[in-house]
Amino acid sequence: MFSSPFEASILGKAIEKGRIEIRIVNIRDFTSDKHHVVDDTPYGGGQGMVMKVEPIARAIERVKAESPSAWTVYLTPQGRSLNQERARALSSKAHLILLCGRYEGVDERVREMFVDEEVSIGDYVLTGGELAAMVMVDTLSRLLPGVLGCDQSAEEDSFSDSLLEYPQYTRPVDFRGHSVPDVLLSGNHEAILRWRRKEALRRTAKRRPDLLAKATLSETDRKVIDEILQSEETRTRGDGV
Ligand code: 4FV
Repeated sequence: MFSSPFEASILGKAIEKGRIEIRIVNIRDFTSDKHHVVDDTPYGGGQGMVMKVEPIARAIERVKAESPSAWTVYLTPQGRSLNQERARALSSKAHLILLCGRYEGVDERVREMFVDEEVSIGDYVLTGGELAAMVMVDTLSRLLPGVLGCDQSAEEDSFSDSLLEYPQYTRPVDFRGHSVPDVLLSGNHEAILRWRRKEALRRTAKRRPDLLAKATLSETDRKVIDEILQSEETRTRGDGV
């Protein structure tokens, strides 16, 4: 599962350039029986299978023998929600062990004895933690210097100041009668910055008011938000809704 996502485009180049190193550890290689069994039925009965503690313990201990400070993250819906802030923090770790579960998940003793942090990529259930691990590798790697074409763009991301990003446009100026906002063609950088901040505030106020509560807002921002909410209100009242 990991081959293609890590060969393609930005991540592939980051690996080529040695900015990141990805090692896949097969838990089956740490089983001791001839059938390389990694799962078993749950004590207490119930559906599905549970991943056994021993193979996972040996696999993690093998990696930590070489790198004792490696930070072990278990991808699970029960984990802390991954967001840009947590991605930024984790991107500063020199060595991450990403444990990908399958079946109903891992034996609880894996968490108690080996896991430093549990992370969820969203409130839905995957067939395995692998895709979640890939999401983490992607969002952490693009924050590392030298991975994105221009490091600056990671700073201007959505969520960089916990606001959603402003609308983006590129050529052509007009597409089937839909044209690019004039301010973006004006060359007036102050005006462009003001427009972009206003549109980021508008989009965030409308789609993710929860983020506004976390954002660092200036006096001007608050005035802009009031204007936006008033105009929204007038508009909705106008529509008689
Ligand atoms: C998941 C998530 C996730 C749960 C059972 C793997 C699956 C299976 N991981 N964020 N959402 N994991 O659904 O991280 O073992």
